Amino acid sequence: SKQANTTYKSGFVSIIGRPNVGKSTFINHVIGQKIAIMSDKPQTTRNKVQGVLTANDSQIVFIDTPGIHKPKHKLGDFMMKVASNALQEVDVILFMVNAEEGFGRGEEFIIEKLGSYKTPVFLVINKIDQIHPDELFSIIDTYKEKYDFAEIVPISALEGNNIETLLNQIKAYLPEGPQYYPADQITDHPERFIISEMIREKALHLTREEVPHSIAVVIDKIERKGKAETVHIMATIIVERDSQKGIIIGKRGVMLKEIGQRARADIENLLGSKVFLELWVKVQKDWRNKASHLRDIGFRE
Ligand code: GDP
Ligand code: K
Ligand code: MG
Repeated sequence: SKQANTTYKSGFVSIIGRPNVGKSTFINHVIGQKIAIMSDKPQTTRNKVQGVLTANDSQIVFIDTPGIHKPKHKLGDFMMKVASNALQEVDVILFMVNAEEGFGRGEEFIIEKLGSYKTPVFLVINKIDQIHPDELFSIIDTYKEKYDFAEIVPISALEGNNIETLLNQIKAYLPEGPQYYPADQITDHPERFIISEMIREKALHLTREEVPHSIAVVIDKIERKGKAETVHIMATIIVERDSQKGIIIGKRGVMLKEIGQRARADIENLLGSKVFLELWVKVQKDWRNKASHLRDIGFRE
């Protein structure tokens, strides 16, 4: 597992833009190279992880936010709010536009909305394979006038041009953070989130007010061997201070053992099989702010 003193960078990235600008093509290109995709079954949550790009020194979690568009009805209004919340919590927003198309009302609307976020926004000009290089300058000029983009990156998602550059620029904007997902195994486990909540609940309940609600539980591994066999779960409880770590572990590990036993009973009920639960505790300052908010609005761990 990771050492606490190495600088690991991680964060969340949202891609926004009008339909057909190439958002899915971009994700697929990156996935095709090196990231594992989450299953594509219908989502009950409004924000989902589209893919996770894991490297030795960093992890980029691409999340899908509901489209930003002019709301046509109340639900649209509500979705806009959800999207806005999500966009304020991500580390980088990629605003993707189509190089073949001029600046239109759709882009204007999105830029208006972006004005209220502090999150750095990259302008990603896609489909540059379709234009003459000279045209790029006027596109960049047009957009530069409209918004103060953190970076402007022309790419071709279809042909793969300049995507490495874009990924490196994203990394440069990521804060220090944990590896949210294991590098090897990424599936959209519906029970993953529930299990983490069960562990979190026990930890909060048993320690009462001594640890704040900002503690988080990350499921590192769920391994199921055969039908009737034991499910092996590894999870890390993340706290913000050493003192909290001490409380969670307890004298001679008594508290952690108790948390584990109670959580295991719930999880066995949930899964209908024997569970071997391995719990770890890690101090990670300040990381929860973003993640907990994303979870509150439906982001699934
Ligand atoms: P989304 O709606 O933003 O997710 O857009 P898609 O990824 O579905 O792409 C819409 C269309 O644009 C598809 O036919 C893609 O093949 C095409 N497309 C995406 N990226 C590029 C690109 O870089 N160059 C060209 N020529 N076509 C692209
Ligand atoms: K982060
Ligand atoms: Mg799409």
